[in-house]
Amino acid sequence: MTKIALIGTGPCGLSFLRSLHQAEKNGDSIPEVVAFEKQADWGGLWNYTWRTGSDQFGDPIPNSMYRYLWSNGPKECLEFADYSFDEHFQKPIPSFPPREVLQNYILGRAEKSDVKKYVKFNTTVSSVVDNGNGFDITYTNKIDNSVHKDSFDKLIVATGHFSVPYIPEYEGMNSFPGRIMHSHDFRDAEEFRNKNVVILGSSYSAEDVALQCYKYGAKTVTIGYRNNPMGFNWPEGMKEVHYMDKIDGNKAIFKDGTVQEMDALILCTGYLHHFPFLSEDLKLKTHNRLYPPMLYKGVVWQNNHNLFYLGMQDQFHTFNMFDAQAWYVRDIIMNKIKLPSDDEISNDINSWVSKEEALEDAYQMIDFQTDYCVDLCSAIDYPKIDFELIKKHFYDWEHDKEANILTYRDKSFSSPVTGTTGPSHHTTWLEAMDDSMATYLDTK
Ligand code: FAD
Ligand code: NA7
Repeated sequence: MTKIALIGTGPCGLSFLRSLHQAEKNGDSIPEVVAFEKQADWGGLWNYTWRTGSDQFGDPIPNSMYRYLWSNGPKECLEFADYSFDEHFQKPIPSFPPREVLQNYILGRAEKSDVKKYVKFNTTVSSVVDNGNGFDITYTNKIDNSVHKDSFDKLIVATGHFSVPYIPEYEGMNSFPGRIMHSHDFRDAEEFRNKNVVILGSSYSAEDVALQCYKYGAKTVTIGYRNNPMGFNWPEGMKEVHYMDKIDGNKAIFKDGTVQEMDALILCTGYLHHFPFLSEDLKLKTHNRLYPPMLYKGVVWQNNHNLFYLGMQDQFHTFNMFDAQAWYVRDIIMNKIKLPSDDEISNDINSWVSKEEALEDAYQMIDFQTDYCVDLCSAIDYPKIDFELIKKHFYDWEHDKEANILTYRDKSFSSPVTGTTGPSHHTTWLEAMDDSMATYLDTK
């Protein structure tokens, strides 16, 4: 029987386990799978921890989510086609839930799939080599520090790519008297109350960490972009300026001449695709982009068709795209999808990559990733989901953000699975300080 190693049980790994569960439910005999998870539980980044740096075993902390994180896109855009929010919560809930609520949803489906039995928790994969016929894998049980080896026919890498921070160096950092951190280690903005905060970056982390600092009472928030500003209508106390040149004492000096006193510098400078456990020939090398090269249909390693990656793209679409990828990989492994010739694979990858390189704005990027999801879904039996509606929701969401970055999370969207429209939340995002699941779900 085919033996699969799955590394990581964040949303992508859970999608793959779900895909096997669904195949088994449909009467297929499924391959053997062993899932390795270095955390004590599944859920990936959605598991909040106060910890930064390393865990109690000395392993780097993968988690990058912060305490008061709320969904940065409408939940309707990421809804599982086979497990709606209505089914999980037994009532309609608003469109931008806090982290704990989304985590509960992801784990709810996983719990119902009876797949925990496949997972080795507290287990880090430290080495993978191609043995010509499959893969030799070395892994460590973190609890008793025992090292094990095993061989597998297929390998699925679902280790995420928002865990290892990219940390640039700027002149003056060593003598800066305040706090310097990367968004990976950001947990809570309370410590920046009444402080002057400088944030570098112009993507999702910069936007949301800046908003967290504003919401929790920072004195000023100055965002330094490198190439393009986010360009939102920032409220009083927030501004966006061009690129930090250097630090002089406690002052940030920007290329456009701005000089800003700062107490803290938060580097929202992104993450590295980092696979220290893979041998060089198996390693995906890419920056954060919508179509990393070398991956057929975004998932099959071009040079070795027994190796698959899940979720390695930059992401508008998330959970239902991860599902589509997982179903697709499952069907290749179970011989339901036949791979074309090497030439066709190469042409297909090149065609997606060149389309991606021609994209000019966020709307075109949304179209591109939606087309990608539709393409995958055309080959699998993932339940039908209305990607046209999801695309429209993403457009509206972009417009809402452009109109008012402080209120976009107060809007409601309709479900592409059940049609239900999310009710308005009882408290606006800006005023909601208690983001516990109990308070969030306490709707009439
Ligand atoms: P992860 O969630 O990172 O899971 C990877 C798993 O692999 C982890 O459990 C890790 O412990 C395990 N692992 C890694 N290496 C090893 C190893 N060597 N051995 C064993 N196990 C290993 N998406 C949204 O849809 N909405 C949001 O609001 C949103 N907010 C985000 C906010 C932040 C700050 C970040 C960083 C991301 C956010 N995302 C959001 C995107 C997020 O990437 C996805 O939602 C999702 O978590 C990706 O799932 P994944 O399984 O690919 O990776
Ligand atoms: P992203 O989306 O990969 O963005 C990284 C940002 O970091 C991007 O704006 C880069 O600027 C910026 N960057 C990189 N290096 C520098 C330097 N040296 N100086 C200034 N700015 C720099 O990562 P995020 O953390 O924002 O988002 C990751 C996920 O978290 C995302 O999926 C969300 O759901 C939450 P550039 O645009 O290239 O000029």
